[in-house]
Amino acid sequence: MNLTSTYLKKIIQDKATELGFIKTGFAKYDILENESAKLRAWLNEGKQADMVWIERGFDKRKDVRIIMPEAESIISLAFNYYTPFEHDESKPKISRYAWGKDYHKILKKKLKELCEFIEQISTSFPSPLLKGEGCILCRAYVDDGPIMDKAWAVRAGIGWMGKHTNVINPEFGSWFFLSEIITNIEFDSYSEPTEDLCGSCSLCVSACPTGAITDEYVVDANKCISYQTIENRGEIPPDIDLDGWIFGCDVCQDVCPFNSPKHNFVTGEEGFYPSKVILPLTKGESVRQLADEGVETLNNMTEAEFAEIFANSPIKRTKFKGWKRNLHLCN
Ligand code: B12
Ligand code: SF4
Ligand code: SF4
Repeated sequence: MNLTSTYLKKIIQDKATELGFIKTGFAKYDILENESAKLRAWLNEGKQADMVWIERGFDKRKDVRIIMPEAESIISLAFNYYTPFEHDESKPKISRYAWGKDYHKILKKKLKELCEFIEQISTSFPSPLLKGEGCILCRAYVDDGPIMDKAWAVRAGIGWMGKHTNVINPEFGSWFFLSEIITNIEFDSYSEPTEDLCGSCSLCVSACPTGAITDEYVVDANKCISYQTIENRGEIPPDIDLDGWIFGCDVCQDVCPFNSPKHNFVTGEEGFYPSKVILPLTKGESVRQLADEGVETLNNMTEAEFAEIFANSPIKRTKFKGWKRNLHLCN
């Protein structure tokens, strides 16, 4: 066994843990043949709705060497965003990933630090781990490039893809973001995939309010409330009932046994806690008195207030027009 590689993986993992990532896995570079064939079928069936950018980046999604020709390994990382609050069903609902600050910003900073750490130690781990001469190269992504985050997470043993198509870890459930570092380091061994533990369960499929999980492991974005409230720039089809959701949807993950209280543990990242304007939409005695005021604020925001209040939030993605449309449909 190459101890140098094993030790390098360990110190990368330790640094990632220090930065707050709950799970780190290592996948060997490969062309994503199986996953991209399924992606192709999904696109051919029009399940991407208006997200034309998925089709545009198809070749890169299939082969990360188009992005980084030196790629030898993909380090996949999971970051918990669970906070100890629940949706108040009597209020408009926002998916928990968007309660706090924008995860792209928070995680990109951490990934930059991790990349710098890995690059710095390149002098201690010379050429045997690298193809050809040169230094360690790292490129980080967190849902901001044409990379199949879930496919790499599955290959790197972060978890399995559940029937709702989110990646689930047997210990941590699925309330985590995925990110990855593409690198030219060639490790001597890689993580083992995690067993699919969905078994005969199909709670997510039957709980989805719009029937968007059209088959086990397949989500049709056209029917998904998350797509409709976040990505759709036009009218929401009249047959889609948003079921009180004004940004994203958590139903398929809320019902999953792997997200039961026993699995849910609280994130150490304060930035993911509900912001002041969102807190009143969650349950809890301490926020009760703020509740009506909070809903008023949401309903009556001007465009300038929307831009200011959600400047650092994922919610700005729906734009003011989408925000008003969603609120209107849920009131
Ligand atoms: C496009 C997109 C969406 C779309 C499409 C959803 C989807 N299922 O792909 C919409 C807007 C609907 C969406 C919604 C959400 N998203 Co989103 N989304 C993405 C994005 C940008 C690309 C995903 C993609 O490539 N989809 C295309 C389809 C083809 O991919 P797929 O479902 O993964 O396809 C696989 C399976 O269908 C499977 N498959 C197909 N057929 C079959 C048949 C069998 C038998 C089997 C076993 C498998 C199988 O193989 C395919 C290839 O691996 C990623 C970020 C990224 N860059 O990867 C985030 C990402 C997937 N989203 C994320 C999140 C958090 C969400 C939401 C939970 C947000 C919310 N609360 O509203 C919801 C969840 C909805 C859901 N049930 O999936 C996280 C998921 C984290 C995790 N733990 O897995 C990601 C990874 C972002 C991130 N970096 O953290 N999202
Ligand atoms: S996010 Fe909501 S609408 Fe989309 S698949 Fe899950 S439960 Fe269905
Ligand atoms: S609810 Fe059941 S079927 Fe759906 S992802 Fe969770 S374990 Fe799998």
